[in-house]
Formats: sequence, C-alpha cells, structure tokens
Amino acid sequence: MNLASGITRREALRGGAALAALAFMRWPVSALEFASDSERAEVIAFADQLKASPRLRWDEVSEWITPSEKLFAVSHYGTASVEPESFRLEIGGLVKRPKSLTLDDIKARRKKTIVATLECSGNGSSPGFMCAIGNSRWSGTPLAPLLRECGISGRAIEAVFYGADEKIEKIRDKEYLQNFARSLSLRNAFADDVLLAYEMNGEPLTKEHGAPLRLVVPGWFGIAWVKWLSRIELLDRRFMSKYMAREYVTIRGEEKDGRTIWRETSVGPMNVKSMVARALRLKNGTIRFVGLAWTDGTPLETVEVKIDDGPWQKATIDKKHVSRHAWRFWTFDWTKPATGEHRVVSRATDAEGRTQPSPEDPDIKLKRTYWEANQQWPRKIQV
Ligand SMILES: Nc1nc2c(c(=O)[nH]1)N[C@H]1C(S)=C(S)[C@@H](COP(=O)(O)O)O[C@H]1N2
Ligand SMILES: [Mo]
Repeated sequence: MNLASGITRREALRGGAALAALAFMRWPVSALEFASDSERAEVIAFADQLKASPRLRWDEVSEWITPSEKLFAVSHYGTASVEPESFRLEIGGLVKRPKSLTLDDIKARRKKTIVATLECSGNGSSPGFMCAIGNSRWSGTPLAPLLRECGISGRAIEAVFYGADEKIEKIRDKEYLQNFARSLSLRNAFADDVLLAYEMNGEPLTKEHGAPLRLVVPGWFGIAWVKWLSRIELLDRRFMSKYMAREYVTIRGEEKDGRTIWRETSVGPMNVKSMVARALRLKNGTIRFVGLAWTDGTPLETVEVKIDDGPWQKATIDKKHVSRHAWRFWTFDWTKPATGEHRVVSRATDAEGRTQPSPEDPDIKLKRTYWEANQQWPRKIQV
C-alpha cells in the first residue's frame, strides 16, 4: 500500500534518517494515491457537499506536506507590505535589554526547521468552512533564547506579538488605530519549537503568509501565529486585543447542579481532531477510507472509524512520525460494503485519553461560538 507521501510500507520500514529526509520531499501524486498498482483503485466521490477553502479540498489532500500554493490564508486587516530592507523586529516592554533586530540579525541566529500543522480555529465549524488547514515545513530561529538575551523582568507574565497590519477599531465607542496582535503567556512563549519563521517549505515566506517574519506556534490554532511580526512586548498583565478577547473567543456551557455555567475563553491550543478525506474502491471490492488526524502536539493514540450504526473500529495510522506537531494520515478498509447510502465518520483520541467529541456531545452542543470546532464530521457515501 502506498502511504501519505507515496512511499511503500517496505520503504517506510527501512525508516530512520532516510525516512525523515523522504518526508520532506514532494511527490507527484495521482488521484489514486494510497492504493498499490495491484489494488487498482478508483475514487468514489462523497455524496455530501462540503464547500472547502478555494485552494484545497479534503478529497484532494494526498501530500503530507501541503504544497505552498494550496495553503489557505486568513488576513483580518488585509495583507501588510513590509520591505525586508527596512524591516526591524523591536523587543521591548519589561526587558532589561531592549532590542531592534534586522532580518539579517535574525537569519544569523541558530536556524531550526520543524514540520507543523497550521489550522484556523474556524476550520470544520460548518460545511462552508473546510480545509483551512495545512501541514508545512517552517524554518526560522527559536524565540526562547532571544527572549532570554533580552533579560525579562521578573514581573513579566506575557509576551505580546504585534503584526505590521493595522486597522481602526472601535473599543468602548471610541476609535483607535490597532495593529493585529496576540499574546502568549511566558510559559507558552518559551515552549520548544516556537519560532520566528522566515521560510515556509524551504522558500522565503510569501507576502500573504507573513513575509518577512511570522510567529510559528506549533500546537496552537492559527490565530496565535502572528504574521508580519514587527514588535514583541513583555507585559505584567493580561493583554486584551480584539483578536484575543472579543473575537476568536469560545463560549462553552457546562451543566452543573441543574444550571448551565457559561465560560468564555480566548482561542488557544488545538484540539484532537480527525477527518475522513476520501474513499477509494479497490479492485477486490473493498472500500478504503483515507483520512487525517492531528493534535496539539500530544501523541496521537488511535483513530477509529464508524460506518452507519456499526461499532467503532480501529484505523491504521501512517507510521511516519517525523514531528509531533504534524498531522498524520490514516486508512481504514471496509471489506464488505453493501450497496446503498452510508454514513462514515472518524474520531481521534490522544495519549491523554481525550477523544474527538460527536456533534451531540455536551462539549460541542454547549459550544456557542464556532471557533475551536473539533466535532466528528460524518460523510455520506453512495455505494
Ligand atoms: N498579522 C496577522 N497575523 C495573523 C492573522 C492576521 O490577520 N494578521 N490571521 C491569523 C489567522 S486567524 C490565521 S488562521 C493564520 C493563517 O495563516 P496563513 O494566512 O499563513 O494561512 O494567521 C494568523 N496570523
Ligand atoms: Mo484563523
């Protein structure tokens, strides 16, 4: 069987460094990826209609690394133009040694490359908002050592990341020019693999994805990955911008002692999630479902598939495991499909025992804003 990237299982088992190197390459793919020549598959279109991002559709996802031109983009204040020559990253606020860095200063620092899945927190919230997700190779310099060099005051609790994009926003009835901005607690900002990134998939960042510099926060929803990064400010209190505290907030209820307690939180780490991406009919009549699963960086434990009202059955997760922040492909073979219309759904569980909820789960039923949507997504198929 061909796996995510087109390598056969035998090749995959040779493993090791060669595998890691292979995983970074791109393969030309056919629509029949995930089935061998002898299995000779054909794609079965799902009967449900999902409007996807104009760049990517679930049934087209066949590469582990999303081709750069297929990655979605979300820019709330339009696309900022930042000249690399005049670019400066200012680090200030509660630091003993403020800094102003050129792009060359940043590129001269230790370079690190990671593979991480970028997902908009609205992804999968409705049939009209799908595939705002992709898996990319990000290169840049780690944030933590740079912050340490600035000598952070013991009073600081947060780092605020400002983009160069700006807009006039109304706050309590008055208008203010605002830069797009999000904060992370120091604990989250110091996490391994948080990068000041200047490359995506081995190429300089494009303008729409945040050139010349963006924040990469593996395991966090896209809103935290500030593009056109221009300033970092250390604060001794919680930062409350529009995209921290008024938009991108999740309102969730919890039933307790006969009443509902509503909790409003800022969008944060990603949730364990999976999706049935496509269906292949093999020559022997088996229907092979191919899907994806991802987490906040917690190891993925299982993916299970349920057909109609049948039991949950374990899918086979692709062995390729180059990065804990990257999505993983999985497959499930339905060996005796009956003709007619069927419903197929997947659910992922992480190593902490957190399972992707069904749409009827209180976790989703009592969620009143659309962000952080990780409900199971049933697909319809006509056999
Ligand atoms: N400066 C800035 N950064 C931003 C945004 C923005 O509007 N301005 N949008 C955020 C959102 S909501 C998402 S989902 C990701 C999308 O990243 P991409 O456009 O590179 O795909 O960028 C985030 N970073
Ligand atoms: Mo987003």
